[in-house]
Amino acid sequence: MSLTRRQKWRIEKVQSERIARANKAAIETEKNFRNKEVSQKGRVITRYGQRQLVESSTGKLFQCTGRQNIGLSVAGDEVIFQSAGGIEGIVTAILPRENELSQKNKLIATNIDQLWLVVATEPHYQFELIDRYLILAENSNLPINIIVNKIELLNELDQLSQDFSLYQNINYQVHFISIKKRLNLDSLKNQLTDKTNIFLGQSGVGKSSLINTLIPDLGLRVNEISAKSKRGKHTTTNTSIYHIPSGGDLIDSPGIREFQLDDFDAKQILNGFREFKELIGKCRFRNCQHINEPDCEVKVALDSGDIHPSRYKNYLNLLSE
Ligand SMILES: Nc1nc2c(ncn2[C@@H]2O[C@H](COP(=O)(O)OP(=O)(O)OP(=O)(O)O)[C@@H](O)[C@H]2O)c(=O)[nH]1
Ligand SMILES: [Mg+2]
Ligand SMILES: [Zn+2]
Repeated sequence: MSLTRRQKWRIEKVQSERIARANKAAIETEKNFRNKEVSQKGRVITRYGQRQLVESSTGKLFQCTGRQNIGLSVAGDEVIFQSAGGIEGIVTAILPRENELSQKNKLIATNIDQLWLVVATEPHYQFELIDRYLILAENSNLPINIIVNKIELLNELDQLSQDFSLYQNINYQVHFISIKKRLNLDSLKNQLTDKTNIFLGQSGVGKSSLINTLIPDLGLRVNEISAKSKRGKHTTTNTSIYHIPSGGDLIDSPGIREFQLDDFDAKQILNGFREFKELIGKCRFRNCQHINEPDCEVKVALDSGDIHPSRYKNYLNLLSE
């Protein structure tokens, strides 16, 4: 049976369409396959503006931009990225975070194991500033320790240990060190290994100096504090990760220039005072703010000396801001 011209034409058309479809599918798969090949997992080392430095699993560094709809990635983020030739790349996804450290709605770093609040004898530590940093820290749910640096500047350490016993009493570990005189650095070093550690604290306290001491040859920029005001000069401007050769990471961060009045809401403030937390729910009123309410367990603890007056004072000040 012979086909009419019209029938022939139809069959050919169907076949060629089928071939075209098959080809298209093959091209797509091929493209995906290639994309998969260049897609790799990496970790954000630092972010500057819209760009981020991503380290691949083999330790290669890529300068990346991010896909628009995925949000901003910050130091510590695990990401999927594609190399765009050379050292350029594009971040296509941010993997779920284990934890986040943020100030107000601005992320500082993610996927951290422990946080170290660094203070110093110069610029001289202030309890109110310490408590503000602690609110920020406590709201990340990370283990928190305190480092007091530049202790060699003091003739006697009695006042210092008395001041910080307040924090030791509420179970913060306090390390008294001098980077300059290399005092008490070994026990600190031991606690940093194999973990991702972030150093947080006011400008000039010695966060970058400490990282330089722990990672030889790193040579981070440090700066003298102002002779007149005794304040730091905001030398570090980007939160960045550095690898300890023997294992573990250190994250340097810039000192927060200024805490804003509306940085924390009442819930976050309360959450920042760990010794208050265990009393919550024991006050007469469920919504007790622990200010002037009757039968307030926080006030009872304050009167009996279980809560330090300095902490309570800072709590009230922060609440009323
Ligand atoms: N006397 C003394 N000075 C120290 C000590 N540790 C660090 N410094 C000095 O403190 C100054 C500030 O140190 P940095 O490491 O730049 O401080 P930072 O915390 O990184 O400051 P920002 O990057 O501005 O947030 C530098 O001049 C350091 O040399 C110490 O143990 N004793
Ligand atoms: Mg610094
Ligand atoms: Zn109360």
